[in-house]
Amino acid sequence: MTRTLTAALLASVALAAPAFAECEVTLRSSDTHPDGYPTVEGVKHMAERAKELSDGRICIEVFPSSQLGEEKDTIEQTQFGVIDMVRASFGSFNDIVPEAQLLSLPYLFRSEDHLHNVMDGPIGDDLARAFEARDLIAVAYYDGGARSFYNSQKPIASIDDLKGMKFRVMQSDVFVDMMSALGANATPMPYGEVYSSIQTGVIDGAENNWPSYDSSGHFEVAKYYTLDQHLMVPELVAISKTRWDALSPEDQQILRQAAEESEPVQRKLWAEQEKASEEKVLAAGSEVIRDIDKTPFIEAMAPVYEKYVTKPEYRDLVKRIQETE
Ligand code: BDP
Repeated sequence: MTRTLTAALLASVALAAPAFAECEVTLRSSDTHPDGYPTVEGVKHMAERAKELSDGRICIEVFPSSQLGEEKDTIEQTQFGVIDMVRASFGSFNDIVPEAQLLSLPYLFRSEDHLHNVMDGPIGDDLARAFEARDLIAVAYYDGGARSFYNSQKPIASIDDLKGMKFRVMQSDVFVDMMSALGANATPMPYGEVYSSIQTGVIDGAENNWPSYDSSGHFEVAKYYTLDQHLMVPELVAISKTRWDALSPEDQQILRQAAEESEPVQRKLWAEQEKASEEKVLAAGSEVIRDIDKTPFIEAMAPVYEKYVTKPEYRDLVKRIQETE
């Protein structure tokens, strides 16, 4: 009786063993956003496909909500192979991949279609080479929509309204210079510190897309959202090169295919989330300023372009982006 019970117990333990037991390759992937956010769900889709295509051998474990650290730290750890994968905004790579920094130029992309055409074509391949030179294998480009200003103080309808105000920006000089060009003050800080900094009045506001404004809860402390759409920064999924080089060509191919298949899935989820987040924050009482004359904002960015589009190869890249349909 005891033996039968033990055998039955062992069998059920074997059945209930976690799927990861079969994993030969396990990649830990970091994201600052919570479960359900389109970037997190994109990488989860990649994980599912990698598992299917490898008959269960390749597993990707997604760690959402900055569990593995703030974005810049997780990027560094991915470069050194401490973390295997990271999903982060291009803007967070600016200090280590100068070519990527050009994609953080305000008003560079005219529309989501324009951005897709750039990222899905030869420029996207060139950028992937630039990342690889810094020990990061770029496997997918995701959508991050358009970023706009929000604040706790007042509705902003023009550059004049921004003057003297203090906004959090991502930790990179190009964003600090963007704010100076608008006559406002920039406070670079990690994403995770923004909510309390607005709440305590350390800063007046920040800037981001609809889904981040919503999921971070920033709308609760900064109700004025001005749709000036100054930045469209793509999102990147990258694998550590150290880790990548240790994989078989077959497994690399599987990961590439899984990542590529996750792109349209993420983009669809993105479009849906943008709408859902807009509805949610409006219902919660956000005041959205939509009728903005963007021309003065665009014109004010000339010094930023002058400062960053310096070398001939940078001028060439920016020109190719602008000339893409
Ligand atoms: C979000 C990006 C995320 C950035 C964040 C930020 O998806 O990768 O960390 O903005 O502003 O839109 O830091």
